[in-house]
Amino acid sequence: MAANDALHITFDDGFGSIGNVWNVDASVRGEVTLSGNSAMMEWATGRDAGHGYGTYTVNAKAEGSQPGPGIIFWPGDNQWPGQEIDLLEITPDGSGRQYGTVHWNDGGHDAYQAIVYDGVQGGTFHDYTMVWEANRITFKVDGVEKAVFTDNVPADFAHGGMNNTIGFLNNNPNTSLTVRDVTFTPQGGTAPAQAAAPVVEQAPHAAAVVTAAEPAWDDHAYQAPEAQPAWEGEWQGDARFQPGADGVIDWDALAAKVTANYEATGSWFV
Ligand SMILES: [Ca+2]
Repeated sequence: MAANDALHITFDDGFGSIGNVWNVDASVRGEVTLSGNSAMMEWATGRDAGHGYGTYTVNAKAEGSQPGPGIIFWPGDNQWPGQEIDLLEITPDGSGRQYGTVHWNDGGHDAYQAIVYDGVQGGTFHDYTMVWEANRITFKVDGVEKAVFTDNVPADFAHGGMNNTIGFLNNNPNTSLTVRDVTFTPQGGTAPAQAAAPVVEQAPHAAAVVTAAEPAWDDHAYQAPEAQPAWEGEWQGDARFQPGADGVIDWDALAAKVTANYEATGSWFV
């Protein structure tokens, strides 16, 4: 499709533009569920891949109180550290709190700002929305503003930067992510057919700002800023999302590797 077109994926009939699908349960019409080790993403083939400024809304349910589920906007050029934006993750402190993150490449190292969403409970469907515009990224849950980023906000491809692709993952046997609907409306564009009803703007809630230097949760398991969170190794620009020489991604081999690492170290990574 042309860059930055509107889209609406209902999962009534396939995965739409989400062409890279691994281990996803689509047995229920109208929704897909990621559990254990599973992932699905639009192909990150270059800086103009995916989408740019606009409004992204995902209707999804995260189950569990451990890191594992993720709603992720992956760098269009598939390079990491880089322009990764995360609309939903679960904190590693066992509280089940959800948060959003903006990552950037800081001289070859991953840097990020994370903001915990106040008052959002898992185990139920929510509308997760990202509004990406010049110098500002806003995250909302069920129409309520939960996090605003104004530093290190990337420009999209049309404005000299890079787009991001829409992705989802789960990499924990104790969590899952069910997705029922994905919409994208480009900035200044027209909503796709059957788009969700507009949300009502409400006053922002106080949100705990977590910088790389001072995570709000006190959990030794959460790695230092210089090190990537364990599961994000799964999304590095390595073989995982790039076909091998034979053009086939060996998901089973990768899953076996991840599981072996978990059994050896207690962490999910490749
Ligand atoms: Ca649906």
